[in-house]
Amino acid sequence: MRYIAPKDAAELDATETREWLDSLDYVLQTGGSAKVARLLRELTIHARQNGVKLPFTANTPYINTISADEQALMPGSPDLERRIKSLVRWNAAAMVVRANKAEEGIGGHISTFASAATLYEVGFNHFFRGRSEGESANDGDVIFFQGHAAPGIYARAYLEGRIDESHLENFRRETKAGGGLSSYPHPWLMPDFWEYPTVSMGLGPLMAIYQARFMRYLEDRNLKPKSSAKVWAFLGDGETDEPEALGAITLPAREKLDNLIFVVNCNLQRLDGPVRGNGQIIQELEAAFRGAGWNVVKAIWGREWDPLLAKDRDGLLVKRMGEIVDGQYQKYAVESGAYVREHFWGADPRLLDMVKHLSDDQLKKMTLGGHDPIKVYNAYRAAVEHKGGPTVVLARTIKGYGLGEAGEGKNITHQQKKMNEEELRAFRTRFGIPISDAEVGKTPFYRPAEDSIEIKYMREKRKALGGYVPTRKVRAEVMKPVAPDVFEEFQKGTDGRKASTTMVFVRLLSKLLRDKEMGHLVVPIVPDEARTFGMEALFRQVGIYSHAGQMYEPVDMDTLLYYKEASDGQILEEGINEAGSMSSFIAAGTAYATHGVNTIPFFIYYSMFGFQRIGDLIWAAGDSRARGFLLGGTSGRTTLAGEGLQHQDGNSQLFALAYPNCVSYDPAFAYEIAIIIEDGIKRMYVDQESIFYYLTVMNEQYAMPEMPNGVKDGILKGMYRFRAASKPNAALRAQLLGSGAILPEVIKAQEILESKYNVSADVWSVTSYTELYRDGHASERWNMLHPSDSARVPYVTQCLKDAPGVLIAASDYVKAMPDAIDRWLPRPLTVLGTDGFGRSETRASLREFFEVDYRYVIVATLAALARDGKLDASIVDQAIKAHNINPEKSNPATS
Ligand SMILES: Cc1ncc(C[n+]2csc(CCOP(=O)(O)OP(=O)(O)O)c2C)c(N)n1
Ligand SMILES: [Mg+2]
Repeated sequence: MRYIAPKDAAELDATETREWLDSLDYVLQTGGSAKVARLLRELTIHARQNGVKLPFTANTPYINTISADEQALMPGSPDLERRIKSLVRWNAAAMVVRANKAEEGIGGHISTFASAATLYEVGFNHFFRGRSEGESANDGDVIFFQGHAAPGIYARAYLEGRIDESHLENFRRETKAGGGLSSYPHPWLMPDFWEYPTVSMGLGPLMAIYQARFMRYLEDRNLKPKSSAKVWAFLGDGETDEPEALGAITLPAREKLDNLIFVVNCNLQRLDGPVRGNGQIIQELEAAFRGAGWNVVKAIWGREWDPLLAKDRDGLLVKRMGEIVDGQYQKYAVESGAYVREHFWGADPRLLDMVKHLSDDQLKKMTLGGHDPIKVYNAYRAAVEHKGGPTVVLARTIKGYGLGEAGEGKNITHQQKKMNEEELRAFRTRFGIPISDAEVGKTPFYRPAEDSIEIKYMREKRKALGGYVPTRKVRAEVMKPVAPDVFEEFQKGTDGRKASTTMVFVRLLSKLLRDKEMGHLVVPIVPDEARTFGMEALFRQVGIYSHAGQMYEPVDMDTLLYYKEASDGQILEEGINEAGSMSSFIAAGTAYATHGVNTIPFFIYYSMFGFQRIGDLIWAAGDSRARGFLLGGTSGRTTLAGEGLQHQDGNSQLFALAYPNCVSYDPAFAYEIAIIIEDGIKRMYVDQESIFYYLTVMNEQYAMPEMPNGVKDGILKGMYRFRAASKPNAALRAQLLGSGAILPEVIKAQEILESKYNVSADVWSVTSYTELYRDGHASERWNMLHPSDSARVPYVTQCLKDAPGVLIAASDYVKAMPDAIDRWLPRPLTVLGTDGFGRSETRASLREFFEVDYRYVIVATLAALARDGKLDASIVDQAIKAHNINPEKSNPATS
């Protein structure tokens, strides 16, 4: 081999590189960028095939994705838009400052919106499509606003004349007469304004993904005309640390959701400090999103950087931009131009040379991409026009932009709520707000005259874009009640045949799906659990939704119940993803407002992975006024055999109690389920109540009895007498309350108590402790406030006040459930329940372990009678022995 001296080798390398680059340039000039891209792809494949290991990078350089020469001109008046933005900025800051003038400040955030003002204003003036007017009503965007930016959204609504000064004055004072403004986006509190809640970090982006997919579902199933509407999700860069924020980003790429746009406000800061002090959040997010298949548009630098980048032939500046970590960039934001010159540009004399014509002041004032309307406009335009997948705009900003000494770029800025007079004056001057020095200390709101060009401009822009956003409006028509015959068969019972409540529910669901009037509106949602619940017949009956249809031959094609995917499929099979399924539930459950379609979601899942795991999303569903049914399957701590500690749910009913508009039931029998679902559809879709339902269903099979007469009302109110004592005048009396799959245990206990112990007991089916509890407290509260009126009697008291004997309750949930009604009963309640960690065991052993089987109901009844002096304690002892109960067994609640 010929020896090549190092100097010659370097020269050779350089020549070789030059030749390759020249060839590439030639192809670029003659064939264009697509041809270059194809060639590079081919070269890469070829190199890989020949064993060349290429380093992986999902990143592009730390510069704007859209170069200056690719930019479109911005329509409209940049000058006016800047003035309007300044007014919005001022009023947003003023409302927070005013809310915190009093000694007892009530919080609010200035710095989030201050950093995001341009991101929103460009959207409002040029992109966000309203849904309130004319043809666009069907074609409007759904926007998830970053929660902490709410003051800016209110400030704009004020300028638009949608809310008035008193509203701004009552920001965070929601109980004030005339109405205040909620701290964050809450449709529950401002049902004509906010559409979706976002302030629990991470939920907004997740819900946005599933909203975008649900829009396609509605179109593919012909429930809504095809539209070019977009879903926008605005989020913070710190927020992307939430697993929910990035956890589902592969879905929209896979589903080619080009109706979805994320805008991440990359101010490099979160609450405590930098998001990635030692790294670059923008690059990290770019890699994650590109890796997931998104179109990524970075808007990092403002227009002042363009001429410098144009001069940067050898890539020195781009390299420098890419090597600074975020913590240092934040430092530049708070420092002087001289500091930036020395520390950023001073790294290389050639860099210094590039900016020698700029003063320190000019250096300091060079804007970032997210503060430059042209950059933001072009990024949004690229996002809106992008086909075949979702887009994320990564816009770099400064947190607390414009606040100067009051917090711009500082670590404390997130919490900044106050500004002193000097800071206010500086802010006013910087943004040119026409408020005098004398007035500025009072932080007055400022709105130009109705006929000013600013107000007119805003109004015109919004009119052209289809109306004001955000606006929440119920668009669907009231539904007709479902024909009663759908539910009737369930009232007859199963004639001794055994069935589980899950099987009953699935049968009812499949009947609803067949209903001519409303079947097409039912949206079954499952997180890879349909077979667990015996729902696989539905795969074939209505199909699994897939925009792409079915591009393969399913392995079970030759069976009756094959795995059928179809572009008009009805089931949302979300995979092992309760959070995503819940987001689908929210999209489908709010479509009556957002899309004017009365879709009825039925989300059935492993009950332990519901409230316990995704409780915050369920809370957001309540806030969103979502309607529909949640079904906690395989529920009941002792009813789900085998699975053990992580799976056995004895908690969800208790959690559900705390969700104010969640109506929850623990039904035992087929007819109870039918009555509850029939009434639920009526209340939600006919009477238009903003409630949603939670039903636990179980997998234990037993005969379903016929519905007794006159119990419908009681089923819905929470309890009814299922079976009366056969000897009402017996000396020993008891009232036995049972729920769900434990009710059959209670019925068995009733029989033995009567035959063996001469105790005559009534059996009550308690379908909802939550409903009884709420009614009890509502009555008590009313009585407290109306002492001179005749007292209201809680429903549970009405049921039991004259019922003789001891009171015993047993359920498959924690004892706190029956305890919740104790105060309204004539005598103390003995409670059996399933507090404690579950076990893998058989059903019978579990019920023994948790002390909820018929034997414990018997012993509890006898013990209560003994306590009341109605029988001798020795009889209880005998019963304990007779039923093989070990009185020294450990307490399941703590073992
Ligand atoms: C689930 C959740 N955890 C914590 C918070 C409290 N919190 C509110 S804002 C914030 C920081 C937000 O930072 P970032 O997302 O970067 O938004 P920015 O204000 O910087 O735009 C935190 C921790 C919250 N709202 N939700
Ligand atoms: Mg941030």
